[in-house]
Amino acid sequence: MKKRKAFITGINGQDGSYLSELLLNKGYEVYGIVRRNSVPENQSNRLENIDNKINVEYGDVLDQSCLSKNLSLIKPDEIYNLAAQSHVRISFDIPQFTAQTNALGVLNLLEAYRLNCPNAKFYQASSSEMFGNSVDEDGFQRETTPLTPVSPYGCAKVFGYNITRNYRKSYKLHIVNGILFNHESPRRGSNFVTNKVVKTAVQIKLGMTNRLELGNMDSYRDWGHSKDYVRAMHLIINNDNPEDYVVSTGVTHSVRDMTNYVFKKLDLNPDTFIFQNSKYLRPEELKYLKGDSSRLREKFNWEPEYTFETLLDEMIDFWLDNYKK
Ligand code: G4F
Repeated sequence: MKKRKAFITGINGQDGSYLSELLLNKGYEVYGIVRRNSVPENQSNRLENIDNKINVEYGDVLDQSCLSKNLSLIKPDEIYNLAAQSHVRISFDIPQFTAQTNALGVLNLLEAYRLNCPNAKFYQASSSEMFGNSVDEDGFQRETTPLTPVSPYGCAKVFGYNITRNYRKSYKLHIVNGILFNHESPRRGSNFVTNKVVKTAVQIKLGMTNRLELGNMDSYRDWGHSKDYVRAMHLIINNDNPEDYVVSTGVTHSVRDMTNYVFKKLDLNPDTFIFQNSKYLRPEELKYLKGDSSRLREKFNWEPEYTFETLLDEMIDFWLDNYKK
């Protein structure tokens, strides 16, 4: 039987790497693009295990010619748009770049798709950051919750969400959005709060530093594991009806709770080591996220395998092993 082909933008990110592994295990041919960086070292770290099994080229969602070339040559069955400037605080420093990549980049890829392989299925990485501070009366965000973004990142993601829905309807294309709440793993960039806390706490434990500087510790997030969430992506894109789904655990914790859990696990007193640094605060903060993923669970029987605790435990073990090596 002919192998199905998947094309992934942002293939070397946390989600891109786990998704590639999942698709290879399912027998797909996997293709992807990575942005050229002046320091090539570490760019493909997350793909090390599968380096010789996937097809990766330099490319950028801002380069229409590269997108058209790739899609016309590969003719993928599934397209996953995971490329983004994904850091919310940094989106305040580089708002225009963020808007170009996270908003116009989606449109560029949609056009390349519509013109070169319109029979493919298209997944857009939408985000709970789009909700901003909207919360339904029962304390959850879900597919019907109003989108009131509070960051350049969130505003750009709302454009990506709306334009994919517009293309789905206008051109009758198989396009879906996964509205993913925060998802982490040992492969998370270490400037996102979970991996920053875990990595620094392990360094403190091993006597390598004695200070962890954070921003706002009173916001709440619904944290899941990236591996569980890429499973959801594959289910959502392969639904017969192209629809949008929230992906979340339904459990929320504050940054302070998360930090306390990690420090307690390592037998450290957080009050001794944690300091606030205003450079990590955001001009406007998204205060509270808790996602209702009932539609996804009911439709596909999806359940996360990781809990908040097992996710953090895995990350702690990863950094302990890493430094012991
Ligand atoms: O880990 P974070 O940077 O994630 P954030 O901003 O929620 O965004 C992530 O999740 C979104 C889904 O909702 C994605 F769309 C997005 O791409 C990204 O993956 O920050 C989490 C919370 C925030 O409230 C932040 O203010 O942690 C707080 N925080 C406190 N101190 C910090 C820090 N965040 C970071 N990155 N660094 C700190 O020192």
